[in-house]
Amino acid sequence: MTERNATPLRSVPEAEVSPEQAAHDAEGQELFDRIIAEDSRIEPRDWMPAAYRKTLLRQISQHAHSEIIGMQPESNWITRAPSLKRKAILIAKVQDEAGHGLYLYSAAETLGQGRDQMMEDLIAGKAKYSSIFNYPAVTWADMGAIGWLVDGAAICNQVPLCRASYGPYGRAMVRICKEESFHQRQGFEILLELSNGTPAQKKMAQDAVNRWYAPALMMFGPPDEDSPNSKQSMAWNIKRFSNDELRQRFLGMMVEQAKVLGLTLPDEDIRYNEETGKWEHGPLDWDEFKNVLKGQGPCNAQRMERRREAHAEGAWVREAAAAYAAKQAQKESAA
Ligand code: FAQ
Repeated sequence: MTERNATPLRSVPEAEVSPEQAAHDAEGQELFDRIIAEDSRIEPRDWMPAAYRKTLLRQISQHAHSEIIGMQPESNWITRAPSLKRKAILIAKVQDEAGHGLYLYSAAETLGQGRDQMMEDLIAGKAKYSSIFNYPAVTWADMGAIGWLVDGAAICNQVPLCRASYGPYGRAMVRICKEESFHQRQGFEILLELSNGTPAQKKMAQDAVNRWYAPALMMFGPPDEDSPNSKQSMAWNIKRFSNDELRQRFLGMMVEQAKVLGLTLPDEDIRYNEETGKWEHGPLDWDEFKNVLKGQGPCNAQRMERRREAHAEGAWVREAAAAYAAKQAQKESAA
């Protein structure tokens, strides 16, 4: 373990740098490099390169926004869940996603970005969130497919992030992954029940899997050769595996689970390549992915509109919380 200085070293914005600051930064960089090389953790008060801070903020805030926007496709089904039990489970799941968003905004705040600013960026349409949440959930079986495929992909991507080099992110991910595992199981169980139900129910389950399969594979991000951030993020031990490595690992898991479900993955080209020891899938429509990122997916406009409405409707809660905090602070300072 690398020993830290008692006084935290802080990176400063790139401006005019004095010789003292340059020496300080060189010392900070050396310590940072050592911590990364020994696969230890960077904490909020440690010196870190500006680009490392920026990358983390980009990824963590996008991730937080995804959790918050990701509540929408499923929350639309809470009032239409087929039983009280299913409704209770779905409410719990959607609440978990809100909690994930909050842990992640808190982790991002430790990097110096205010939550209000992050939310403003989302509402202004300046911030990204996961492509997957721009697809519609059209039947109850979509609750199964989202849990099984979307949460399944999220787990595959996020378990390695529990070891991310930035402490607050890695620790938030541990808790998130535990909950995502429950989410995936509940989705699997919905599909299993539908698959073993009437022919119409089985058809509905298969149809949902057919629609969510390719978007779920694309959640992992562009192919490695088109992923500008992966190399540096892996060198900094933020990402541990490339987008394609995780995608193929996910595919292998799904192939086995689909057999238990009695459903088919809509891809005739899936195969296990004995030579590389990797799973391969058929072609994915990366133009569709790019269009979704540009805001032209089937539900982008609807998701943003709903988020803006919810933000406006919640204004009184934020005002009340701020007024209460001010009152408490006044009481404390008077005491
Ligand atoms: N959607 O160079 P890379 C969940 C962007 S949470 C939108 O490969 P990177 C739980 C990327 O940001 C799901 N944009 O980027 C749940 C970059 O643009 P930028 C969210 C995407 O960062 C379940 C550009 O493309 N999970 O599902 C996507 O190294 C059910 C180039 O890409 C996370 O955020 C995409 N799919 O790798 C909730 C996990 N892919 O920023 C509710 C953490 C790529 O330069 C219900 N994030 N882009 O403008 C990550 O692991 C990474 O950020 C990746 C992208 C893998 C998403």
